[in-house]
Amino acid sequence: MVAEAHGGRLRRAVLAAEEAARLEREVAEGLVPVLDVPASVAYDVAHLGTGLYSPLTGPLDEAGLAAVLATGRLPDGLPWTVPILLPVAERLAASDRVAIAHGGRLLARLDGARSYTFPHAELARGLYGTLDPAHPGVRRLLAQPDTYLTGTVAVVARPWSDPLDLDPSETRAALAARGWRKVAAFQTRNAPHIGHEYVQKTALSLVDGLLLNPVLGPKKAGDFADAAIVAAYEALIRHYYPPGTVLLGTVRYAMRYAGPREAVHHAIMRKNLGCTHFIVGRDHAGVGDFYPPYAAQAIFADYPDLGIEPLCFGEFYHCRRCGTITNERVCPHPPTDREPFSGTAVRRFLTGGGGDAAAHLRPEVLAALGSVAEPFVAPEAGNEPGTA
Ligand code: ADX
Repeated sequence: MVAEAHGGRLRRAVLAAEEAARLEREVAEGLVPVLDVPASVAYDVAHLGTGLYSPLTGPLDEAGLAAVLATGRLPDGLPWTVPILLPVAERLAASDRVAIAHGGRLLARLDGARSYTFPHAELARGLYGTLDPAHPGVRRLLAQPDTYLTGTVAVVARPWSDPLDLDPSETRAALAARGWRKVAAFQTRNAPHIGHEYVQKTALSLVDGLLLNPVLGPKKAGDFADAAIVAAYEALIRHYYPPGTVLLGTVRYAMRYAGPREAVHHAIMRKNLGCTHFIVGRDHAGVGDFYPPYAAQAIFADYPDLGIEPLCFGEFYHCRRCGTITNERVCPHPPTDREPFSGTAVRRFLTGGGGDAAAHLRPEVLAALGSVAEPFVAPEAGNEPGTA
């Protein structure tokens, strides 16, 4: 039995082949305007159609956006913390139907389309709790228009093809086929260090199976590149997990780095994938010092009605006194005895800056990262403006 979707029912809206063909024709004949969107927006649009964002039927309207920012809930009271928006360069002249494309490829149809504007400052304060442009989410927001389209989305197809990328229906089917009743999802934007592995395995000892669910897509410069994350996880699972305990599925998603609000959003996405539990460790979805390290755990107290259970963990590290890998909840020794696991140390090592990556990573994971041509997102590489 996989978990019920958020709001009770998986919202899936995929155009049938003939409807998609008709939309193509209408676009070719200039009857329907086309909006070509960047990858981060394309992913959100696709998720509105596949049900990852159930029960949303389209990008939020102004009332929905205002409610989410003010209360962390949709107007009907359902928990929702990260607004799903469709930014556009200018307000739309009344046009009921809009085609959405990405990279010239048709992605979705938006019916009942309507535009509105919403102040950047109000959005940044509500979502990120800051207007500081040093925050990558704020920076991206400021680089995009403050006009948004709303309406009802139906998708033509996902704008990417990747056998590891399972949509909610596929993930639910895969979980059901394994017969797991309790499934913990692990969100990550990184290649796994030993701290990540310990968090995952501590959770796995409480449930039937683990969904390892790295996010791929636009990231900050210096973050692990998609190919590196996938190669690293495949190596970790092959060498360090008992067979039949883990499902690896990727999800295209632009990190917001919104800390606590994004942790709840991540949990809702995984509920829609069919998971019953969601892992939250230290500084989940955080960036720099913008959020207290455990704010992303505390926020779940506001959502007893979330419908997916958070599994919260302290930081895992190696303790010299304990002589083992342990965590803040069970180890009494001071920070001076601790050797934290660090993606930054791995990055330094792999970019020739020295140090000892072996203390942070499994050797097979290190080898997998070494086999990838470009393991990190370069400042100028394929990223969207404002995400670097
Ligand atoms: S995140 O932006 O996706 O949260 P990351 O991939 O680093 O970043 O973390 C994935 C999950 O692992 C998060 O829940 C995070 O809190 C947790 N985590 C990362 N490192 C540790 C650690 N050393 N100890 C405990 N939890 C950790």
